[in-house]
Amino acid sequence: MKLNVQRLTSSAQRRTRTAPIALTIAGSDSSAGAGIQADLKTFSALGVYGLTAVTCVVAETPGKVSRIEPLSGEIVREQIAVLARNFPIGAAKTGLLYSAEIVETVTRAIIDVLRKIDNCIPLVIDPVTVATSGDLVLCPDAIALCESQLFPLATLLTPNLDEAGKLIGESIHDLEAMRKAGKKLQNKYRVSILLKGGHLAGDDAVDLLFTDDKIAEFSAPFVHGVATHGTGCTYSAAITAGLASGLSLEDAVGHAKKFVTRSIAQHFGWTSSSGSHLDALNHSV
Ligand code: PXL
Repeated sequence: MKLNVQRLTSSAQRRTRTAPIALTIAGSDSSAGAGIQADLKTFSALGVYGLTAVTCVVAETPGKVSRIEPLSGEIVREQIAVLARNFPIGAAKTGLLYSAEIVETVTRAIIDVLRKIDNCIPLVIDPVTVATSGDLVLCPDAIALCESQLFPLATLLTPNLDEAGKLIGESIHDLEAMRKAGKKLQNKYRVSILLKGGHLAGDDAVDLLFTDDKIAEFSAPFVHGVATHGTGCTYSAAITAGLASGLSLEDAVGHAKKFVTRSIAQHFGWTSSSGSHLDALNHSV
């Protein structure tokens, strides 16, 4: 069949499509289950146009980080600056920031550029410190800087139980401890907190959202037996997509929880050349 290219082109030109825009400031995961790759797939699946500012490049497979190289502060800042000056960004998120230099640069770019243009841009901060494989991916001297400068800028901070436990200096083993920990984090940084309880072994993955005086609970059946590399990135990206689309924080979290649960339940699986098993989230759900 012969396509009339000229007619297609001119009708496409007449109808300008638009979409909400979200920016991710995060690392590149070569295995594409986490990091900016997960964020972009999530944004696309949820009808949001994704922009990226890459902070570092991670050579890894789902089970193992092999090498991380940071980008310079200048190029990280420039990516954010050119995007913020040109696109109507509806919401932004941060993921892996790797070094103290990058945390400092990103904090300054959010204050001096992103929030100068629109001081209401929602910002979701995923406090990534350790990869699912257990490898440390945030330099220790960057953590203090995140706590004092970056976290207070968040609309929402999304720690898992390990990250939250490190931030308050105690381990979190049950729902009652989650309630106390979330309140502590909320008071510490004066921002809303989504405390993800997925790592509490049980039949349901329960998350708690702390906003002002309210605690909302989000629950979904826990999907057993799947390597969950990238769920934190995917969840926070889906929340960011919801906020960019104009949803309230609570609705954005509710939609995102369903999206990430589907991505895990409908995961991909392969056998690697060495015979081991590889899982990956399915973002096209
Ligand atoms: O899942 C945490 C994470 C975030 N960002 C990047 C990663 C990882 C884990 O491997 O590689 C780029």
